Amino acid sequence: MTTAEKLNSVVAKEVVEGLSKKNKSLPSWLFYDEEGDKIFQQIMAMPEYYLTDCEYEIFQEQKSAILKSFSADSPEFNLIEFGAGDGLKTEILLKHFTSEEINFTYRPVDISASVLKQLKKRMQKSLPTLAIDPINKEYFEALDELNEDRKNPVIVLFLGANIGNFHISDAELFVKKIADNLREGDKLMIGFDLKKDPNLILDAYYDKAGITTEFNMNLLRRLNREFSANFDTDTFIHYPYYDPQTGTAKSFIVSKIEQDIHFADLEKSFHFKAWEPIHVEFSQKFDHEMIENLATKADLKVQQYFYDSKNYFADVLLSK
Ligand code: AVJ
Repeated sequence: MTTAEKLNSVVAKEVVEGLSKKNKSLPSWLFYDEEGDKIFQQIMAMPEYYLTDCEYEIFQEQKSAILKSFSADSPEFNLIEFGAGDGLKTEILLKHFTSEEINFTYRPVDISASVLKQLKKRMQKSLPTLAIDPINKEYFEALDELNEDRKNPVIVLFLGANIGNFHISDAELFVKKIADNLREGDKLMIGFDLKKDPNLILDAYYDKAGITTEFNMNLLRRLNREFSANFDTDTFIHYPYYDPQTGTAKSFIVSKIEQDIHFADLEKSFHFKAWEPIHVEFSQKFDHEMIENLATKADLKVQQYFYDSKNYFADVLLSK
């Protein structure tokens, strides 16, 4: 790629924009390159990261009730999943639906073709009879699929607290956009991490083994790899915090020293003052009022809450 081509690439655009601002920021989807995907799988397996276990338990314990709700209006439906990741949790539901001989197609959405390819390969191995038809598109473009001529209702899945990565106003926009594309009988299930003991929440983003720190530092290393930048991760620290008043967990990468970071491929440099932060992630925690508010703003009805046994997490079914 020439310099101009790289500058034009989406990542380059986001990076230049984010690092040029007075309050530096980078979008959290930048975490997830091949290396980041691997570290995120380690995060999901750590004892502090309760979110994965909670949603796993919800699906394991309540798969029959979930299926009952999904098929309340129509015995046949299609599933569209945004942000499927490795699909391990969703697989519990898919397995159950398959064994109950439900006629459905599973359509995971991702902008990464390689992620989808891997997911499809894995699913075909573990669930050979599953009809899987990936959608290799960006989230908003994928919503067009909902407008197609179709006879069966669609159930949109947005699980794993992924919604928490949006700023609340963007979450409202996203849910509204989905809702506007739903028809009567369609449903939307969203995974929300709930407000709880702030110490537990902070621990989930600040693990003792330093895996989350590695996850954050990989973002800098990714920029070194992709743009020949010269971030020295020893000169940065990872700083997460949780504000129990707003329910927002934020993650920062902070420069310990004054320095210029040069992106050779982009022919650009960015100045960091000592202790200047880059905001890299939101992980919003919700309460019932916030969930109801999100639904109301999108003109959706809250149909059912599915909780884990500790009430840490909720998968919420919404309908038109
Ligand atoms: C994938 C967005 C649900 O915010 O909890 C985990 C990502 N970041 N640890 C979250 C994440 C640091 C995660 N989500």
